[in-house]
Amino acid sequence: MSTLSSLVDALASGAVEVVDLTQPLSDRTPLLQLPEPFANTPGFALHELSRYDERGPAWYWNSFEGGEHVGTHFDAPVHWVTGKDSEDVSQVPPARLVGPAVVIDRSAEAAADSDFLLSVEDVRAFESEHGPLPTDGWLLVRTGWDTRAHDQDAFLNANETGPHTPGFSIDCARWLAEETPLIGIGVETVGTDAGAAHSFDPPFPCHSFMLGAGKYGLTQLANLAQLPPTGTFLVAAPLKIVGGSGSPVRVLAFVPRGDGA
Ligand code: 23J
Ligand code: MN
Repeated sequence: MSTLSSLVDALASGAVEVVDLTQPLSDRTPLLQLPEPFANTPGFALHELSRYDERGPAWYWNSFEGGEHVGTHFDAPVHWVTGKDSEDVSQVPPARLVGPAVVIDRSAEAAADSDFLLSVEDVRAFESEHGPLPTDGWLLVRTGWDTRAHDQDAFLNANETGPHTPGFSIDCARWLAEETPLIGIGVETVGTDAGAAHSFDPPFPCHSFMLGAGKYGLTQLANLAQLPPTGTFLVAAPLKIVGGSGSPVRVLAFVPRGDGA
């Protein structure tokens, strides 16, 4: 049997399940908040064109507006100055929108410390237990932050010293970008960088190193708790916005369940 017909059978039997890693996108979706003097992104909004009424008796449709970096979204290399001559979101090759994914769970650590930073040692320890990071694949970090995604204040977790959300250490961001075969990282928080990363050197090291290396970011992921540490196949499908720096993205995970997959 061909590989793809095996997959079709596995999906039909439940041996492979599809898990939606995407948060709902609405006018209530939490937004990144940058300090003065920086510009901030508008949120997502729908505007009704007609709803089976005099404006369109048999059809319902909307226009929508919103920032590229709202909700579960994809960061393209050109988003950061370090990647300014690299791909925009429409130029990412389709083969790089699908690939294997591994999941590191640091939800206990992030619950104990909102400023938890994933280290190179954490990833090395994961590799010792589960094998090397996947070539042309994704590292997803589970922090439990998805449970806050319905509430902007809880999600950003800001006080007088700024936002406090988990992320990656500077060294880890550099190492993942420059020394590993990954094509991207995915997180549950509002951006790939930690809340405190505005004060790191360089500022926002995940953005700086990963996008500078031609790699990608996925943010505001949901349902990572449903994924095993290894064995997931991931599909990330951003809109093909010409010249876009990123896009809201539908992220789907193909996950083996039970035996036979
Ligand atoms: C612009 C400036 C800083 C950051 C970001 C955007 C993001 O997190 C993003 O969504 O790419 S930290
Ligand atoms: Mn972004």
